[in-house]
Amino acid sequence: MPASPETVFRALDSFRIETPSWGYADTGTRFGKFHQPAAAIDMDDKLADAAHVHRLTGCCPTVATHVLWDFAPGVDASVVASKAQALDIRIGSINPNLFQDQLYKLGSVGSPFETARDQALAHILDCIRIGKATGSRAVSLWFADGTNYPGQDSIRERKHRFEAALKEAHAHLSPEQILLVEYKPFEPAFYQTDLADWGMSFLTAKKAGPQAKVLVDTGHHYLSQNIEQIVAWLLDEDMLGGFHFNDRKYADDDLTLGSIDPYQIFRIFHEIHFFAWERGGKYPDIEYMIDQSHNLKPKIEAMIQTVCTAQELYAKAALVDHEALVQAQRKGNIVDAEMSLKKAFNTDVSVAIADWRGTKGLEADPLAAHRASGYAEKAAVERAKRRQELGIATEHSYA
Ligand code: PSV
Ligand code: MN
Ligand code: MN
Repeated sequence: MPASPETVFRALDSFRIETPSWGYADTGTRFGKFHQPAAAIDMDDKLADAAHVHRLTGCCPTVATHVLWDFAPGVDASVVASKAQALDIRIGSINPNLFQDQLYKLGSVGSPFETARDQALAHILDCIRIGKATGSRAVSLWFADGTNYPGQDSIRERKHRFEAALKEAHAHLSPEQILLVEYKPFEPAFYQTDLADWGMSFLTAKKAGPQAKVLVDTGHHYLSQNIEQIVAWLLDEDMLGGFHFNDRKYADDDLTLGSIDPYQIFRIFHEIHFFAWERGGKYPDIEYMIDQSHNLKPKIEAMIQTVCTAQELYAKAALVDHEALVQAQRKGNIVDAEMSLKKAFNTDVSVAIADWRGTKGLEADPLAAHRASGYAEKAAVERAKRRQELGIATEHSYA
């Protein structure tokens, strides 16, 4: 099936995806970090890298921030926002850090210790304030909270502590802000995670207030779980706030989107297009965000690869013939219904996407444009020098 350029253009015109500040810096697994000379050292570098990705792709105008890593204590958040603006991007979701402090050993807002709960709530309220100062919409909550052994704490008490904290946080939101509540089945808690699945996030968000919604991180599910069904239910309940996109083979691997199962991401996007089609083309307000930080791939290349994959799968999913799909569904014609999806998935949209980029004054191939720009090489030289001056570890040389 040839790609209908109009449909692809329309889909891409409205598609934005947020890149994460932590995806530009040296991060790693719990086993170690492999340093890259071009990795961002500070927030200025992260903003510069995010702006570079946006310049090449035209669809990443915001950058997600992780508060403890990105906003040094005492730094005026609005200054950071102005720096972003000067680079033609904006500060996107604000992510509190509720897992690194020693006080959070037994949890943050779910901890049995009041001092830990108070500190966690105060930090969330700080994040809401930073969100207001930076003009960002989403405060995105991910909790490492849980227990490691049966009997360690009361599961119901922990639930109540969560409900109280999120209700209090919600009361501090401005009318423009939203609170995203992310779930994850396990890790770092290995017996019970307080917000382990979409149902737990859903109920907690509902109790917090109308501006709280569920965040679906594609890597935070058990293997073979039907994520698009979760998406369809959340859409139907007006409770889908956003995504953290990544791919995985085993668990929370944070691999490049679509590297393992692109059809799954396509099916998720299909649910969204289908939902909007039924509503006369009105799309829900969803924050599309990337949650990946590559330890081995060059960071900016991995980010561009991810963004392009997201655009491709979003465009393909827009090509589903909804009329034909509904007709087939009504007749119980399973093969034709399924083929409506398959046909769209198998359509080559690369030319249409390259043409769309042309209409926006963008290079047809953002990855090639990045490589030709020399940006990473320049950053590597400058940042390696700065790292040396600052006494920060640098890449091991195999030479
Ligand atoms: C930890 O699992 C995690 O990957 C969550 O997905 C968060 O969204 C992310 O870190 C940033 O805090
Ligand atoms: Mn996430
Ligand atoms: Mn994760």
